[in-house]
Amino acid sequence: MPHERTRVAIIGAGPAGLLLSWALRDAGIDSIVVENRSQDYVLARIRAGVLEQGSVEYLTGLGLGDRLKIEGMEHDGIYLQYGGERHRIDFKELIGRTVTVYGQQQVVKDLVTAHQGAGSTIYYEAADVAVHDLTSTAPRVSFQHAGEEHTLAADFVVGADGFHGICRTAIPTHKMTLFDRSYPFAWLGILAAVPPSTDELIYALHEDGFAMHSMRSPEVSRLYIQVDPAEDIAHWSDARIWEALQLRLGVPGWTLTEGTITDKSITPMRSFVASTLAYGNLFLVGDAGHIVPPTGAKGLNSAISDVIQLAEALTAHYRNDDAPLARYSETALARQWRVQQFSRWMTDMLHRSPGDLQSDAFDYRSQVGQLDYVTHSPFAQRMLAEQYTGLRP
Ligand code: RFL
Ligand code: PHB
Repeated sequence: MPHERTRVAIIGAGPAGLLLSWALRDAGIDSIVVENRSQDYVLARIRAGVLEQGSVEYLTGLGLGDRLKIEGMEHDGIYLQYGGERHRIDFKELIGRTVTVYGQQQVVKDLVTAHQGAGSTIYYEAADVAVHDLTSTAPRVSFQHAGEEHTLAADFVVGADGFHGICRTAIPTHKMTLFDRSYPFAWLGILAAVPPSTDELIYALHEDGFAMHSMRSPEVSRLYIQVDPAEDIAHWSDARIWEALQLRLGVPGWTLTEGTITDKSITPMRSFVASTLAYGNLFLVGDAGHIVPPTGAKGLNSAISDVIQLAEALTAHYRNDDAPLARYSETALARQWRVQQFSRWMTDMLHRSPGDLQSDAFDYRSQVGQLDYVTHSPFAQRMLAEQYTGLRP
């Protein structure tokens, strides 16, 4: 029965867990990562696509920017579309900041490669992962790996195990309140082997519902349409998806080029925040502690922001300053609630809510009024630009 010791035991090898381990390594603090899926599975997951400027700077500062610099697509703005017209919001001109389109899958690949090169200890395919003695000074993690029972002793345990992980649920319910909001719609997302038909991301409100055109590379497009959360993907043939995209994204004089669909999935929408990200010597980062609907492109960036703060706080702890660690939950949540507000605002502005016909018609016209304001007021544009490109921690 292998017994190991490390300073920080990290549960989950998603972007949050892998990045925290890498940042701690940079600060001379050893950690071990325990993941229940295989490395191939972790590398194959397609999710977010937009990095805030601060996220790019942080990754680059940790030596993770080589491929990002070459393959990441820096975008100066986005398009907002409604009433059959497309309007550009120029972040660079408005506030001098940009975002970079670089798939989460690529961020994870860069992290896996870096850890491999450094010989980091990452247990993939760990089963029965459990955390123990979290309020003591000697917390532990137990798991099965390759047929053996493992115990990992640590100073701290970090839950980077996503929304469905085990760390948040290890916090007693009377110590934590969960804040939740669900939405009456979901996103059907596709990857298509076709060059993007747009230079920047398009977010569109259409009478039939939201649609979006994003990308992954000069050869690969990523597109989304709003669908009912109960929708069965089997009912969406490739032809039906393209038809909906053509209708919702179409504007005069512009062509959406279709291509082979290589992946399609439906993602439900949820806003969720745990009232605390700390319990004894357990700390939560990323989706383990909070979820946003993807409309503001904030899920991955929030995970990175948590990691920045927790890595700094743990580094301070090992230099005999415990104040940042004591403040971690409060500081990360203060930022998170601003991100929640922005994500909800973008989502509500751009999606159609199924309701009774009269209020629905009112809501739609009011959404158009809001988009009209946002796309014409320099103040509203700056507000969007500042939040989309990233609030500082
Ligand atoms: P992750 O990426 O979910 O990683 C958590 C890791 O923990 C592992 N795990 C466990 N390991 C050990 N023991 C256990 N008991 C475990 N339980 C789970 C998991 O296998 C996984 O490897 O969380 P992290 O690192 O916090 O990163 C957060 C981001 O992944 C997330 O915020 C975004 O991807 C959210 N998100 C999107 N965000 C966007 O901004 N734009 C998008 O288009 C977008 N699409 C998505 C998404 C999230 C999705 N999920 C979670 C359902 C699409 C999907 C499908
Ligand atoms: C994506 O490219 O997957 C993407 C981009 C922006 C969003 C959400 C998803 O707001």
